[in-house]
Amino acid sequence: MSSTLFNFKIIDSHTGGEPTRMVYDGFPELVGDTIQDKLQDFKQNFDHLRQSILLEPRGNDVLVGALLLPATNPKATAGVIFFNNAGYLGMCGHGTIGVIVSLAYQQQISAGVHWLETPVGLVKATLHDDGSCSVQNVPSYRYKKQVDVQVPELGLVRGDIAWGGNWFFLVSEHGQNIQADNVEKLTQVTLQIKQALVAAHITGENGGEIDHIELFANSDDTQIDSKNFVLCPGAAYDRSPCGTGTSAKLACLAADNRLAPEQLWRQQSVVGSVFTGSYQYASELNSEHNNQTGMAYPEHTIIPTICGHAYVCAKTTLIVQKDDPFKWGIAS
Ligand code: PYC
Repeated sequence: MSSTLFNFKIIDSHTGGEPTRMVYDGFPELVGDTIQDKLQDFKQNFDHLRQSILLEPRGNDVLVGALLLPATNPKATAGVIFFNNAGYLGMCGHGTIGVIVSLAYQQQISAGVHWLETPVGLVKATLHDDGSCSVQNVPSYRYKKQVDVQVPELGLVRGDIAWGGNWFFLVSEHGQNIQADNVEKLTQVTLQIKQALVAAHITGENGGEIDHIELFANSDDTQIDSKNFVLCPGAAYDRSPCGTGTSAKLACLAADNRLAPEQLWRQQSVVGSVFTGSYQYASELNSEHNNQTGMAYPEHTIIPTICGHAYVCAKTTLIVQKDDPFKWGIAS
């Protein structure tokens, strides 16, 4: 019988349909004084474990992984590194809600405020008595307004570039139907936009790769402000309205004076799940948030808060056996 190399203890949850796999035991200790150092160690020495945990046959392309770590910042309950089928995410809004609900399921935390440390900064999560969770995200801002990109298959596409913990290209005029029965076409179109951005060397600030493409439309539901489709790195689409994507959207709305501080924004996903969002200006909240990225944020920088529900789906152990030819996943 083949010997066992790893036993990863995991909790799977979904937030508005988008899955999170929280790994809370069995991962080798990552070295480093900061969470950014630990992320480097993960990338350089344990990327095969990312693939083992998330790719088939143990996972799938839609899963987002959340490796739970001891916090290096005394303010935080835990550190978390988010990863997916293609690599690593700066922050993940649906994933943060999934982690908080999973920690509560394990009775590690109860309702109240919990800070989590991520590679792009501290986030403040509040687990409410009704089971919903609000995430006060990292500072978010629009970097460039209405940038033109020539997409060979589509023609001229225009979008805002904004940071919400990841880099986004946000497009409102696209002529596509944002409907669950149209996700194949939406995936194709957003992949074409992403490839065109790369070809045109259009990036976020400091050359940051724009790895999320977000299309918007009106919802049929009059209670909803906007519906979106979000392409994630790795070509899967977000089943949730995307916490970092909604943060980027709020930053653009704030910059255009289309949404006032504290005003509620209801963002619906392509599968119909909803996050409620609002913001405060970062200048009013600076002391609470640690800017660990060293970035100088522009004037209209906001601190977004996103609220949603997550549900636990499974608690299990992933086993990696030495002789398994697919122990490091099936690379696509
Ligand atoms: O909720 O921020 C998010 C997210 C990013 C990628 C998938 N979900």
